[in-house]
Amino acid sequence: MKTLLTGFNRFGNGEANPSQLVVENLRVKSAGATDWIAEVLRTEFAEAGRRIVELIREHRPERIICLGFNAAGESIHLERVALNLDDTEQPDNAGARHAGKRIVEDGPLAYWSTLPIEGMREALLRRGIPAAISNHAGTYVCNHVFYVARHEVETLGLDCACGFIHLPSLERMPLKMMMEAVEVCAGFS
Ligand code: PCA
Repeated sequence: MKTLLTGFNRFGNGEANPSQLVVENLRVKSAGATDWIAEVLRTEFAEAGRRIVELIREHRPERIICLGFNAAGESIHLERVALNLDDTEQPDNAGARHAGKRIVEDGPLAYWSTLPIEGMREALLRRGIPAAISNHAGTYVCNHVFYVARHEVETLGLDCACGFIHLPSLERMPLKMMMEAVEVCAGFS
């Protein structure tokens, strides 16, 4: 299954972003595989939104798994909903700060994840990997990319499962376990 996997680079206090490390490591592991597209996005509203659209149009994936880092998370968070809202005190890496702003002016208020998140959670827990469903992905750059990706899939009418997974900090979960988690999710359909 042609899968697009994305992560984000460092942001905020500059702590390593586990989603970047997971994507870079999986890119090395899947080198040569033509059905995997793995890319680290910049943590910038405009650039990340532009790039995810470009990737979807170019590759027309059958599955999109976007990854991000949630420092406050205690487990793998399988996100349920993307909101049509950017709202943050924290500037992105380009210095942009969005307050109460719709992502797509005439877009729906929210999109549901179309990844099989319940099944993914069960599969993760069976492996002993802490995981939970989260009801929304925040209102910063991760939610932005999740929403833009879902909107693009709808707009193009692609038959493509698309969703978002937040990873906890490396202090809470070793990178190896996070990689296993992403592989379990990617292998689950
Ligand atoms: N986490 C941020 C943006 C980039 C990332 O990895 C978020 O949760 O919005």
